[in-house]
Amino acid sequence: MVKVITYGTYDLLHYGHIRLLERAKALGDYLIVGVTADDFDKTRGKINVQQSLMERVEAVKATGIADEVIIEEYEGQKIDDIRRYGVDIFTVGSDWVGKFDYLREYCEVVYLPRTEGISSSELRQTRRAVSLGLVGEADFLNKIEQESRFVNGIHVAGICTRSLKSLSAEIQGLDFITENYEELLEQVDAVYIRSQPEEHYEQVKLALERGKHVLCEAPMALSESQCRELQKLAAEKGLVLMDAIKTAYATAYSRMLLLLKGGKIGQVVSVDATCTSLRDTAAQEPGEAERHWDGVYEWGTTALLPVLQLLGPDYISRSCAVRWFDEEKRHDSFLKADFVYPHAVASIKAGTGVKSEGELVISGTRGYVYVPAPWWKTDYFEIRYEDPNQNRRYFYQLDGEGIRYELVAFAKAVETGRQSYAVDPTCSAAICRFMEDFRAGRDLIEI
Ligand code: C2G
Repeated sequence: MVKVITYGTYDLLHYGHIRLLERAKALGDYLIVGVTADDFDKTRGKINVQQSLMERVEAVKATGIADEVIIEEYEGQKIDDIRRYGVDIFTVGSDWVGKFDYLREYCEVVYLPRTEGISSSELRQTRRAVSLGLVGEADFLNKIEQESRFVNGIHVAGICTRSLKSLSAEIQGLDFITENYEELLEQVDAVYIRSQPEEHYEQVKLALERGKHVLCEAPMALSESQCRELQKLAAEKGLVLMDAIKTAYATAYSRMLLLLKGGKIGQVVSVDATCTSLRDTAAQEPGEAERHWDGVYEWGTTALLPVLQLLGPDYISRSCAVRWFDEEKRHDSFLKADFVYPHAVASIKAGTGVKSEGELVISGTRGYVYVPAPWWKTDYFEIRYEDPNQNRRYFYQLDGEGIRYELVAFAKAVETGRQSYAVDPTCSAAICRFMEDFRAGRDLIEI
């Protein structure tokens, strides 16, 4: 029996794929089709895949051409598969000519002519892209614009800003540039907001009232009730309202959460998260400090993420020590907050005026998770036990600091009308509550 194997992403399965599969099958007696897993695909820069792995596997199965469907999960797997399944022929479309010659050591390699005039990329492009307006002043908008280029389904159409000069040439070249937020809202389907946190609530609210989807850097509001109000408004209007916290979209970070929910370290008893970055205040232009976010917003939000996602919003007590940056006590340079839950504790350290090791440690009754600095750009973590032989290390490629995946999740949520729950509404509201308590000086100790 001649065994043939072929691989592909098979997104939005089309005539070109089917013809390839038919010819692959005709090369032998038994056809194995390897469907590329989402994460493996991300490492090849194919972030535009529209369908989930299961949908793609089902589509390939439904053709009835494959005798066996397998999943391609890691680089180098092809050699393993060829040996494991005793494959005689490896085949793939002619767009890959030469790329798989190295497999000739293990089996015959056949490149089949690609079907002209049809491709998944074209099919994806025919779906209307979400036109996104950027809102705010921060240099961070440059990154959003850059990362949006990797995401099919999002098109940055314009910007509303008060300081265009500090932004990239690409942003300055956008079709629509305005200082008037209402004007921007008329031009787009959705907005990405990173203005001053004090402005977020009003801006999110207006966008929702105008029927626009919103991706907003957390905190989206500075009180829990305002956050709830925005969530309610979005739900009533059937709009997507998502927190932009890029760490939440990093594959390694979300896998870590899943492992912990599955009890990998037993019961979680303590979460300790530190996020700091020293800001060169001397180099700032007068008035520029206003444009930077305070540490509590910039880093507090990210540090809170694992605490709230693992232990929930219902802590019994919270105390917070703060070191102010200015005499007026308007800006913080460092804070440490401690939380007590019925069966656990947590602490966060955040700041832009104090430097520390940016690590995340999650302690449990059976072991602990260690995420080395900078943990908020999670691509690697370890699960450690009393017996070091049991230790496990996990690595998942992180491209674009997570922003890319965040934009993909947003585009998908808009397209399907289903909210993404990387940061769920409860967590979002708890972040806003923390900001509210901090600003009100509740249980706040100055150091
Ligand atoms: N194909 C084709 N004609 C087209 C489009 C695709 O013959 N018009 C072939 C491709 O050459 C490939 C298969 O259909 O053999 C699956 O295509 P994709 O889903 O685009 O997969 P690709 O990303 O090319 O994956 O490591 C090899 C990859 O897994 C191949």
